[in-house]
Amino acid sequence: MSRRSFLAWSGLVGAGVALTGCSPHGEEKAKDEGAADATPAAFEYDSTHWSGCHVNCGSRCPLKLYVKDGTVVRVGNDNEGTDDFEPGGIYQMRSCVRGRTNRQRIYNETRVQKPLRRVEGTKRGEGQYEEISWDEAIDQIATTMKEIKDEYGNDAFYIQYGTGQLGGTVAKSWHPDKTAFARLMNLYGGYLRHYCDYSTGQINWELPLFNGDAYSNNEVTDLVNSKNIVLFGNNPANTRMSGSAMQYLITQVRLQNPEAHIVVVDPHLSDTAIGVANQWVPIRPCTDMALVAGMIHHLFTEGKLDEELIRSKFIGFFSDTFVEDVKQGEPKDTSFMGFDKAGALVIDEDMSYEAYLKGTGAYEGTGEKTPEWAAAITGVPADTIRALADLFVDGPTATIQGWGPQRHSAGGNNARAIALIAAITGNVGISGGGTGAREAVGGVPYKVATAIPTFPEKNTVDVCVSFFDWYQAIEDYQSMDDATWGVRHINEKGATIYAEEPGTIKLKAPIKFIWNYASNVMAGQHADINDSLRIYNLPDEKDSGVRMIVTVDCYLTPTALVSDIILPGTTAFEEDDIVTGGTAWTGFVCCESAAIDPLFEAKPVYEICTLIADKLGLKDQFTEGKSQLDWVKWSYEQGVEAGEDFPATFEEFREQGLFKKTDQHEPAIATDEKIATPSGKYEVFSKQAYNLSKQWDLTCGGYVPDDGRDQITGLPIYYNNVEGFGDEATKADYPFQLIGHHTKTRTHSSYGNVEWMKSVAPQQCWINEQDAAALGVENGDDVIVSTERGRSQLSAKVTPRIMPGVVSIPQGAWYDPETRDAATIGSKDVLDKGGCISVLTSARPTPISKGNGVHSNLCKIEKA
Ligand SMILES: Nc1nc2c(c(=O)[nH]1)N[C@H]1C(S)=C(S)[C@@H](COP(=O)(O)OP(=O)(O)OC[C@H]3O[C@@H](n4cnc5c(=O)[nH]c(N)nc54)[C@H](O)[C@@H]3O)O[C@H]1N2
Ligand SMILES: Nc1nc2c(c(=O)[nH]1)N[C@H]1C(S)=C(S)[C@@H](COP(=O)(O)OP(=O)(O)OC[C@H]3O[C@@H](n4cnc5c(=O)[nH]c(N)nc54)[C@H](O)[C@@H]3O)O[C@H]1N2
Ligand code: SF4
Ligand SMILES: [Mo]
Repeated sequence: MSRRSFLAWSGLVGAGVALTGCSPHGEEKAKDEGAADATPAAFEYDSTHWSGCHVNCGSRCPLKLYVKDGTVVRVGNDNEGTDDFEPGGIYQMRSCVRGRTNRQRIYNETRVQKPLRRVEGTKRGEGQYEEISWDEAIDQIATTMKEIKDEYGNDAFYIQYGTGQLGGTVAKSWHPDKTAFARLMNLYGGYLRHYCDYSTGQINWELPLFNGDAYSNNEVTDLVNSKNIVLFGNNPANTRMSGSAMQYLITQVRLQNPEAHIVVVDPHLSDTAIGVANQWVPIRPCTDMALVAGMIHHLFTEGKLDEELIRSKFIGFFSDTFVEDVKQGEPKDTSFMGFDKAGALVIDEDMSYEAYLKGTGAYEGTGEKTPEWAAAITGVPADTIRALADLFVDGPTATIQGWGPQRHSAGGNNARAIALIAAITGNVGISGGGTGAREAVGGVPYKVATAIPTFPEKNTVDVCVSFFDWYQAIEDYQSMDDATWGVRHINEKGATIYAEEPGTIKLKAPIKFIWNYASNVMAGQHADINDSLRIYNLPDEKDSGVRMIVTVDCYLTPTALVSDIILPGTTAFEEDDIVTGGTAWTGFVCCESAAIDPLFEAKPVYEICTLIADKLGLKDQFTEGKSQLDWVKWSYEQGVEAGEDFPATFEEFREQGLFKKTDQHEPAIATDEKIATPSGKYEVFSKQAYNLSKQWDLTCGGYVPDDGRDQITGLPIYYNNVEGFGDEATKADYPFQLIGHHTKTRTHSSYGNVEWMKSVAPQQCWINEQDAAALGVENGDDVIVSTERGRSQLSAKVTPRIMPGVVSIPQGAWYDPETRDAATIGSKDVLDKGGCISVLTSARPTPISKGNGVHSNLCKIEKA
C-alpha cells in the first residue's frame, strides 16, 4: 500500500523522475496547482483530512490534505472563517507557502525508508549504512541502553534538542522533556536534561538580570496605539509568516495605524523593513548596546530623561547613589545567579551607568559615550542616533527585539541594553509602549492537553547542562561544573538552581547515548560542524566518546548521517495527533487524522518508544494500555473537563477536526509593577552579573583561550567581543562580520529538501555592492566563505540591502561536504557545497548563558 502511494505520486510528476532532483517537473507541477486554484474542479480527491505543519516556525498551521487512492494530491490551508482582523473575528489560520509544499516533503527522495545501521568500522559522518530490520534495530538499541546504564547510570543518556515535531502532542519533539522519549527515559531512571534552547539562549537568562523577565511585552495588537515602533533585529516577515501570525498582525498595524513611525534597526534591510517600516537603521552586528549608550548619553545630557522615574524605579544609573543602590541588588539565594554566600563581593567604586557615559570612575579612560563615539562602533551616523533617541521620549514608543541581537558572543548585553532604552524613557506599562522584549502575540488557548505525561519526578539525574554544551559532555565531562560551563541543579519541577559555592555542581558521567528525534542539530543547527565531527568520532573510552547516537527522522539529514542507527519516522501526515495555536483574539485546536498510511517502513515515534519500552520491560507503564489515538482522545477529554465547548463524543470531535474560537479582549499591556530582580527594581547595573564575573572561570576550565574576550559586565555595555566588530586581530585575515538570518524558504533545515522552495529563493550569501565590487564578485557568482573553522560555497546575492562590511548566510541549509572520505572527516579544509553556515560558526559558549553566539563570526570571501 505505502509503496503504491509513493509510485502513484511519482506518476503525477512524470514516471521515473528523481523526486527532489528534478526541479523542471516540480516547477511545472507548481504551475498546474496554481491553475487548479482558479478551477477547483481540476483535481479529484476521495477524502480530506485535517493535519498540520508541526515544524518550528511556531505557528503550527492547520493543513487540509486531499487524498485520492491513498495518495495526497493536494495540500490546502484553513479556508474557513473570515479575513477580518478585529476583536471577535474568526479569521483563517492560513499557512505560509512552505506548508503548501508538503507533498514534496511526504514524497521526498531523501525519506528514510528502512532502519539503517552505520557500517562497522566506518566513521560517523562518512554516510555508510546498511539496512536492518526493525527487530534488529530495537534489539541493538535496548541492549546498548542496558550496557550504558550498568556502566554509567542514567547520567550518560541525553535527549537532544529537536524541533521538527514541535507542534505535535503525542508526537511532540520539543520541549524534549515533554516527549515520548522523556516518558520512556524517566520510566527507565532518567537522563541528563538541558536548560534553555537555541532560540533564546542569551535573552532567556540575561534580560531578567535587568528586569526579571525575558518574554513579557505588550500584545502586538496594542501597536495600533503607538506613535513610534522600533524593531531591533526583528523580522516577522520571515519568522512569523503564517496568515494568523505576527506578520499578518503587523501588516494590519501598518494599515490601521498609518501615522506610526516604524523603524527597523538591523544589519540587513529585511523584508519586514521593506514591507512595513518608514526607516531602516543599518547597524553593525552586536553593537546595539553601543547604540543605546549613545542614545542615553544624548537624552541624559539634553535633560530629556525623567530623573524622578530613574531614582525611584532603577538602580545603578546614578553615581551618587551607586554604592547603596547595588546593595539592594544582591542576589538573595540560589534561585538567582551569582549568589554570594560569604558576602565577600563588595563594590566600593563607581561603576554606575552615569560614570560609564561620562568615562569616569571605573570607566576612567574609556571616554564619553557620545553619539559620535557610538557612531564609530555601530556605523549609525550620530545625528541618526540622536533622532532615534528622541523618538523614545516622544511616544508612546513600542520597542521590540527579535532574537537575532541576542544570538551573539555578547548578545546578552544587547538584550539588556534594548530593554534599558525602553524602560528608562518611561515606555513600559503604557498602551502603545512596551518592554523591549519580543512581541506578545496573544491568542485564546484551548485547554486540551498539549503533551503526554512524562514523569519528571522519576528522573534521578539532578544536574543539567546548557542546551548548547552537550558536546563538551562527550569529550570532557570532568571539566564541567557550574563555574566553568554553567552546570546547574534541576529539581523535580524542572526548575534550575544555581550553586551555593562556585565549582560544586558537577556532571557525573560522559554522554554515551544520544536520542535525536526530529532534530538536525548535530550536523546542522548547532555550530562548528567540523569540530563536532571530530568529537563524534572520539573513541568510546571510559571518560569520553559517545557510544550510540540514534536518530528518528523522516529524512536522511546531515544529522542522520552522523548517527549509529537511523529509524524512519512518519511525517505528521501519517499519524493521528492534536495541535493547538492562535493569535490575538483567536485560538484553534486541530484534531489531526492520518491522511495516508506510513510510507515504506516508517513508524510513529510513540510506536517506536513502545517497542523499546517493551524490550526494557516497561511496556505497560509506558503505554498505560493506550494507543496513540487513545492519547489524542485523552487530550480532548482534558479539554472537555476544563469546560471547552466540544462535541459530546470524541468521534464527532475528530470528524470535524478544526475548531476555532474568539474573544474580544483589550490588548494586554506588560506592567512593571512587580519586577523579579533581587532589588525589585530595574537593575541597570546587575550585581548578579558582577558576582558571576568574580566567581566564574571564563575559560570554561581551559576550553576557551584566556584572551579576555569573554566578559561578564555589571552594566549592559559594549566590549570587544569574540569575533565582533572590534576584533581587529581576527579581522586581519577575516575582514567581514558574518551573521545568519532565518529565511523564508525553510524553517531551519526543515523544507530544505523541497525543490519548489529552493527554486523560489536559492541559498545565497548576502553581500553589499561596494564590498562585492572590491572583490570582483558579481550577483550570482559562486563564492567561498571561510572562517577559522571551515569553508562553505554558495552564490552571492549582491545587494544594497546589507550594510558594507557585513555578510549574511541564511541559516538552515543542509551541510553537503564535497567529500565524506574517512581520512578528512572533521578537517577545516573540506569544502561544504550546501551553503551551510554551521560549518563556519563557533561553538564557543557565551559567557553568562553558555549559549549560542552563532551570529558573531568573522569571515573572508573569495570568488570560487
Ligand atoms: N521562515 C522561518 N521562520 C522562522 C524560523 C525559520 O527558520 N524560518 N525559525 C523560527 C525560530 S525557532 C525562531 S527562534 C525564530 C527566530 O527569530 P529571530 O532570532 O528573531 O531571527 P533571526 O533571523 O536570527 O534574527 C532576526 C533579525 O536580527 C538581525 N540581527 C542579527 N544580529 C543583529 C544585531 O546584532 N543587532 C540587530 N539589531 N539585529 C541583528 C538579523 O539580520 C535578522 O533580520 O524564527 C522562527 N520563524
Ligand atoms: N547558525 C545558526 N544556527 C541556528 C540558528 C541560527 O539562527 N543560526 N537558529 C537556531 C534555532 S533558533 C533553532 S530553534 C534551531 C532549530 O534546530 P532543529 O530543531 O534541528 O530544527 P530543524 O533544522 O528544523 O530540524 C528538525 C528536524 O526534524 C525533522 N522532522 C520534521 N518533521 C518531522 C516529523 O514529522 N517526524 C520526524 N521524525 N522528524 C521530523 C526534520 O527532517 C529535521 O531533521 O536551530 C538553531 N541553529
Ligand atoms: S512553516 Fe509555514 S505552514 Fe508551517 S507552521 Fe510555519 S507558517 Fe505555518
Ligand atoms: Mo528557535
